Amino acid sequence: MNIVLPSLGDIDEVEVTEICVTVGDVVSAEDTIIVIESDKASMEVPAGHQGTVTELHISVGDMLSEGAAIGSLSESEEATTAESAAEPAPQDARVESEPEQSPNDAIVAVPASGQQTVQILVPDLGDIEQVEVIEVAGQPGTVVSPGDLLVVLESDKASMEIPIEVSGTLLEINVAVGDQVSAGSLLAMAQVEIQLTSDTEMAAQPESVPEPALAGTPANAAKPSQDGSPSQVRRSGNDATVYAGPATRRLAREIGVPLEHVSGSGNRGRITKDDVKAWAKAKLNQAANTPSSLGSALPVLPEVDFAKFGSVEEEPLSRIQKQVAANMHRSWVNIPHVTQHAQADIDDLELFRHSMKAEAQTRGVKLSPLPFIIKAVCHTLAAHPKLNGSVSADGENLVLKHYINVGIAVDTPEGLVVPVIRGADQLGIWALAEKAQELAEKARTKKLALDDLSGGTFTISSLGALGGTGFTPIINAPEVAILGVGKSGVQPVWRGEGFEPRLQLPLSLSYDHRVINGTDGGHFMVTLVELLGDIRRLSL
Ligand code: CAO
Repeated sequence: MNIVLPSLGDIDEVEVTEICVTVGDVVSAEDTIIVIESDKASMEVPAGHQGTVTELHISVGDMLSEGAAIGSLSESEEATTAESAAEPAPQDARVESEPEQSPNDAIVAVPASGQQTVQILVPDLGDIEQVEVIEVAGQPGTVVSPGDLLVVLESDKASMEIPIEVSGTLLEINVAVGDQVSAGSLLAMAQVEIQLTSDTEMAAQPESVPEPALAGTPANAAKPSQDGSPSQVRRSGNDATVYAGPATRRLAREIGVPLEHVSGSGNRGRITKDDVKAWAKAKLNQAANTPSSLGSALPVLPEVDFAKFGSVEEEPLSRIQKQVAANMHRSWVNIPHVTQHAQADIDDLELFRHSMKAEAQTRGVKLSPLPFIIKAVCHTLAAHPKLNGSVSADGENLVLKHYINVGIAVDTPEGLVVPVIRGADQLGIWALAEKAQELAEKARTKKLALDDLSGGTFTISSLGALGGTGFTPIINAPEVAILGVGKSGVQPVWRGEGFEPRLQLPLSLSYDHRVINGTDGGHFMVTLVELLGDIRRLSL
């Protein structure tokens, strides 16, 4: 099946400025095959049908006229008839802004002559009902003159630059990127000096929507405009103006490339898809090659083919594991962590705990050191409320909370979860033991409700049952501190007259150094160590 150049309206000849496929490419009907350009407009020519490109007869720079053979397509089963392929509908051509000036662009609704406030409206869009605002160039207070870019609109077929046609000052911008607008929608308000010289210039009166003022829509692309010249859209002389087709703009948006930073290698500086990809690649390489000590850019981890070194298998990460990974990474890169270590003498605590074992059994509660630690932490937080706080979203304040909700890190087969004991400071040690046990059980049997997982103000991560003398726990943002608990062990402790074997509990406090300084952390640890060393203080 031949791919031919569709109807060009009044345009006799166009230049091929970009070839977007190569022989062998599998394309769908809407994929762009080539980009063509006249002295008035540029258009993307879609394949029109699904299939494989078998031949291309054109090169960049070739001059083509309507019906010229572009190439051939071997049709896939779903492809439509050869007849329609030979003559794609004119509205398939994607037209975008071009560098010439047009007498009428955005519609301006003018109230009267003199110093006036005018509305700048979306002009007639031909067959298109709705378009998306993809760029907003002006802002309130900007002094504008005719030709300055106001917004760029995009449908699935075309992108259009809407310039301003009056001199004045923008008062309001009434749209934002992402808004859907249609013909007649209010784009902006401007204060202008209007000198009306004849009745014909009164065409745009308040409330009226005048003649189609913007060409370059697909419908207009195939039609001559009123003065008989082909469709045209003005580009502003603004440096920020981007010269790129809709497909290139879409690609740039999808991968987050700011087009205004990309230099175009196409005809007359047009930005091509390859320019966008090259820019993104260069940025990635730059990030990868930037020594981490010299910049804020995160170096990218190299991809390693582990199978080269031996046999491997892949185990999918659970939903929880992926969520934990994202949370940990976010906290680690956003919060400057400091970890402070201390040891608490829990010899007396352990004597007391063991003495309560029978009663615990009767109550059906497991009395590990954890509920004592939670209780002591609550007392410590009450004495040092900064560590129970959060940094406000705008970074301007430390939010101090009048409640203490302690999160407990629980290891489950699916990954780490942190259920929260709400109002932990209001509970006694038995109740804390029961609550911790209940939440850990719910976590392991996937029965936690959303409520059980939210509202934490401070987290405890205990690895005491496993071992280890200290670690650097990662803060559970938006909290500002987390306590890591290691395994207690007997150590010789100097007790005034000699060394005594005493049970020492390793504690590691990580805190957000943006709002918690070393002395805050130090005071917190001193209080906590004192309380755990003499649990009678917990009753004071
Ligand atoms: N030192 C010495 N022994 C300890 C201890 C400590 N700090 N903490 C607990 N133990 C003992 C307990 O006393 C118990 O022994 P006995 O049965 O002889 O009394 C044993 O270790 C097991 O305790 P446990 O784990 O059943 O209970 P717990 O209250 O200490 O902990 C929970 C509950 C939910 C925190 C725990 O099961 C858990 O999931 N821990 C993992 C947390 C985690 O993954 N943290 C890492 C987060 S960062 O990656």
